[in-house]
Amino acid sequence: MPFTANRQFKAKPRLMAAAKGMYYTTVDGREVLDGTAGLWCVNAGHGREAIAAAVQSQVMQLDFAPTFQMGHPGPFALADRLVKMLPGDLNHVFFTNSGSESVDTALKIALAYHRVRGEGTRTRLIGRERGYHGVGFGGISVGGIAPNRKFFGSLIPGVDHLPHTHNLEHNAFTRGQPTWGAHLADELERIVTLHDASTIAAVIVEPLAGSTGVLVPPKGYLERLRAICDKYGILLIFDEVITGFGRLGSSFATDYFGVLPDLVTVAKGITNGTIPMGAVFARQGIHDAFMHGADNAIELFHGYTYSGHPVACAAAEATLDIYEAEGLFERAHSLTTYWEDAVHSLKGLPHLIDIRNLGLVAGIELASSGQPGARGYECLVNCFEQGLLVRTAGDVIALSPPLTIETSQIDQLIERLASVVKALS
Ligand code: PXG
Repeated sequence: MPFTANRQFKAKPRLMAAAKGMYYTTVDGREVLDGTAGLWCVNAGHGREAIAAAVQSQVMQLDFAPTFQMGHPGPFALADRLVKMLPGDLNHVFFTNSGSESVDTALKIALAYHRVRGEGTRTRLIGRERGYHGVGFGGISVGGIAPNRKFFGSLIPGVDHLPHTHNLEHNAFTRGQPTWGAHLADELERIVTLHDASTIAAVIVEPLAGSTGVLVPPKGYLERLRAICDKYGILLIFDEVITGFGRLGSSFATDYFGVLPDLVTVAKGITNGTIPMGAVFARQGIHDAFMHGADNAIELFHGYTYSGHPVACAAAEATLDIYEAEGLFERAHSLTTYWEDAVHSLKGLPHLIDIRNLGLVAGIELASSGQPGARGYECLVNCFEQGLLVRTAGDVIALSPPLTIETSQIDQLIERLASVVKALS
């Protein structure tokens, strides 16, 4: 079981048997409201027939085509469509099969980009405390969650970390982006002074940190990171595995915040979670830097057997059709105020020390019982028993429902959560 207490789980499993729309059905036939879009991925809701039909017909049409020195039209068509959704010149795509692969791909592209330009001394990667970038060696090295790192040796060398932006003293119970904390981006200047810009390849951050317990970026913070990266020729990577595909009420966080990174990683919502797929978007100049040398030379020594898999491409096309036809990103945007009011209505319940939100995301922080994560886990289990799926990161409850949620279902979610929180030990 991934990221699960295996013995505890197997002693009392929580198993889903089916899902439709906003609800899971458990193996014992109970309905569970999906407060997390699966794991931040089922943005269009469950059981979408058009995606199933596209997958089925693709398997019969072309199940697989080799990816090295061969191809099929699927990823080219999908890439053309995806880049129209992105701002600026983020107009090239490399397909992967997960968020972790997207992160490792983006980090490798960043390193190789500097090298092909003759700046091969730029090998350092900068992440952030509490960052989550999946579980590859690159991702855990730039990631900032101690238990994800400490068991796995020395990781990749030459990594440094920005401080995280979480601060309850200044920002508790802020609606939307906090006003305090933009100055934390200036820590990048300190890191540049320490290591020298000529050694630094890239900075990677989640524009809104999800897995670590929903950390909303302070106003002006991402803008400052961008400015400092520009000043020193450092690439900026936005990890949009969670924020991509409408989560904040815009296509991507890069639009939402109006900050243009050099590389963007996505996964999850790209196929509505139906088939594994991820992607990295790169700006024109990054792509072009590789397009030198002999015509028969491979430009980037990187790729996966399943990069741009035909079935994943079909699932993604059908997913994008739904996002467009149903205007789901706009829908998420129009629900934001209702959502914000609903989650902040929980203020005053026992144990709650913070509520934070942006787009269709909320983080609700419980005071630790003294044993970190114990209260969060109790909440997760009790919610599940009361028919509500939530995620917890330590003692933070993270909510990110499908963008198809109705206001009556937001009410239902809040009622169920409130009754569980009131009864916590
Ligand atoms: N980057 C970010 C920002 C993520 O949130 C990954 C990379 C890795 O994606 P893959 O597809 O390799 O898992 C993620 C994944 C949670 C939770 O409960 C979040 C993720 C995965 C599982 C659980 O918050 N995010």
